[in-house]
Parts: sequence; structure tokens; C-alpha cells
Amino acid sequence: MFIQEHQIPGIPVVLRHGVSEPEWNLEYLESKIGSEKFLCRFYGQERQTLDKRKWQTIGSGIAAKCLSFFEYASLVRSGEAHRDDIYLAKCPLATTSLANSPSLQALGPQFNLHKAMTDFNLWAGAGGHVESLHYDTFDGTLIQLSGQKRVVLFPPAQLSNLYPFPLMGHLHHGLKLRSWFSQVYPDKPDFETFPGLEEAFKHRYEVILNPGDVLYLPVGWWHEVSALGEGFVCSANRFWAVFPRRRVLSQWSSWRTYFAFLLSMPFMSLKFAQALMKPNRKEEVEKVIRMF
Ligand SMILES: O=C(O)CCC(=O)C(=O)O
Repeated sequence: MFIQEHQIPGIPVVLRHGVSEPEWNLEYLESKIGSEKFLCRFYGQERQTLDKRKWQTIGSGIAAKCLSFFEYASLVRSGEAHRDDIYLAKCPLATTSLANSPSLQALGPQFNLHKAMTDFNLWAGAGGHVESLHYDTFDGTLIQLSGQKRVVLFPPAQLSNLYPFPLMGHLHHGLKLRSWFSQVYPDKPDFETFPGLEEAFKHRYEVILNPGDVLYLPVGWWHEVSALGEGFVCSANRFWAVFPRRRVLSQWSSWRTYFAFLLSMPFMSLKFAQALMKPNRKEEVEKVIRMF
């Protein structure tokens, strides 16, 4: 049923209680990965109040600092992570014991997903954080492991009605600004500035993920993910090769991201060359690599 009704046509679905993991709360994660270092992104609360068209950075362009999970947990406990919207976004778990968990490893076969494009990544932080509306170029599985997240979804065909950042922006901002993100706030729709949103809203879906739930998110589907409540909220995701392949090949959204990478290359090469000339070369080169 999953293959016929979801994988072949590319329709999202939630598998309730799809994994049987212990709760990935702060104490559990400290016991497993306390001294592992992760890149913590400092989003700041002001960001979500700004017109997105004024944003200069998105995703991996956000200011970031490497901290151990112990250090990050203390920012969550002190309330600082919530106050300054400090989030662990797409932190690779490949080298940690968490990635070997049998229930996570069982996910691929469960969903008929056979070719992983990444290992598991951690997405965790304090309630209130919002991962802005965007789409990905692979099929994804998002696994809720502690607290709740709300996911707002729109189908790939709504691309133009969701006003993605312009492709040409990559020439000036490289990958600091990403054209697979939307310029609109689905919770504060501005129908005057973005009239196509009215049509997009006819195709809006929303789902709440509870611990143990797994969302299958096919390539090109727009999603905005909000961590709910006051406490610590944690998920892991993994990206998979799209099957059947024609789903990705027939989508303009996917081709758009390939063009975006090409357009970003002159800027990225310049940044790379500049980083090589700086006295703190290693750090500067790492910053550029992180943007990928
Ligand atoms: O959980 C999050 O904060 C974002 C996850 C996401 O964007 C994804 O799984 O593609």
C-alpha cells in the first residue's frame, strides 16, 4: 500500500509510532553524545519578524558555533537557546552510537527506501524554533523523538505560488541565500504582496508529529517545521534517493536547485580563494565548506 499510494505518486504520509526509540530528551542525549561537538546555529528571535525578502542568510549561511552537546544542553536548560533561537539543524549523527539504533536502521526497509543519500541528522532545540518553508531534492523521513513538531506542507506544484527566493540571488549571495526557501510566512500570509498564496492555501496540509511518529516527505514537497511547546524538542531525519527516479526528473523544483548550485559557483569560488588568503585560513575555509 505504501509503495502504490505514497512512494510511486510521491504523496507524504505519517507512520504513527513508526519507531520505538527511548525518548531522546536532554538526559538521554547527554548520556549518548554529551561530548560530541555539533554546529549550533544562532538564528536570533528577530529574524522571524523581518520581511524575508530582506534576509541575507538562510540555512547553512546562519552564524554558527561548534559546541559539545553538554554545552548546548546547558543553553537549553538556562533558557538561552529559546531566547536567542539557537538550534541544532541537520547535525550529522553518522559517527555517533545513535545512528546505529536498530529501530532507526529498520526505517529504510519499512518504507521501501533502499539508497540513503545521508546518514541520520539531528534537528533539535527549544520549543518556538521554526525551520522556514522550503523543499528538498531528495525523499526524506523525519522522525519525531522528543516533544512535538508541527509540519505545514504544500505540494511541489505550488512552487510559483509560494514565491521561492529568486535563482539569480545565488550570483550575489552564493549559497548563503537559498532559492529553495520561500519568501512567505505561512502563518502570517500577506495575500496582497503574494497574491498566488491564496491558491497555495487551497492545497495546504498540516500535521502534528509526536514522539515515535515518522513523516515520509517526498522530493519537492514544501514544508515548514515548528518545534512546539516550551521544552526541548528533538527529531532526526534522513534523505533517500528518489524512487521512482522520474518523480525527481519531471519536477522543475529539482532542476531549479541544480541551476542554483551552478549559479552560486563563481561567488563560492571567490569566497574560497579569499579564505585561503586569510591568516586564520583553516577556520575561514571551514566556514565556506559549511555553506554547502
Ligand atoms: O525538524 C526540523 O526542524 C526540520 C526538518 C526538515 O526540514 C527536514 O526533515 O527536511
